[in-house]
Amino acid sequence: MKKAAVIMGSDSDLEAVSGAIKQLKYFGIPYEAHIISAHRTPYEAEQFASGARDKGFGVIIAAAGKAAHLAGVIAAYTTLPVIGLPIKSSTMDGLDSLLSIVQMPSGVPVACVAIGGAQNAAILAAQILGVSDETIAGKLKTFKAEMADSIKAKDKDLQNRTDIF
Ligand code: RP5
Repeated sequence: MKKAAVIMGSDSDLEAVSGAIKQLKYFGIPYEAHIISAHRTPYEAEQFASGARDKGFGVIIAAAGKAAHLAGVIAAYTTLPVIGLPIKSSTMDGLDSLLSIVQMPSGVPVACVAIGGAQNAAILAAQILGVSDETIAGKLKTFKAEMADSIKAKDKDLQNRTDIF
């Protein structure tokens, strides 16, 4: 099974990224997590990205805040799919990170989830790996069915709320 990489720009991103790691674990996807900064350790960013495919990775989640160039720089050095995760780590509430990630120039795409959307980053990573991995695809199917069941249960509870209706 291909591995997922979870790269974050700083140890201060760890808490916001933990939801992605938890979700990857839930799907049983092997992963590595690293702190690599596009600005503070650019050489390591290049080395990681350019070697990622040969090391068995199939997808890379890149989480960063402020001027969040990590996903873009990683994408510049690999043909693996890169998912940007904007972190709310500045006075601009993560909008700066979001725009830094999504506004990539033509030729170097980066997928992007919501600000703080760690769980979705992992689900999207699973969906990418699930294209060629039936085990992951099966777990995604179960996950979505359980999610639908929980919403239906909540709707049922709502219909029984005599305090509202
Ligand atoms: C970004 O700057 C990191 O991804 C982090 O979100 C933000 C702040 O980093 P620290 O100054 O807390 O290390 O590069």
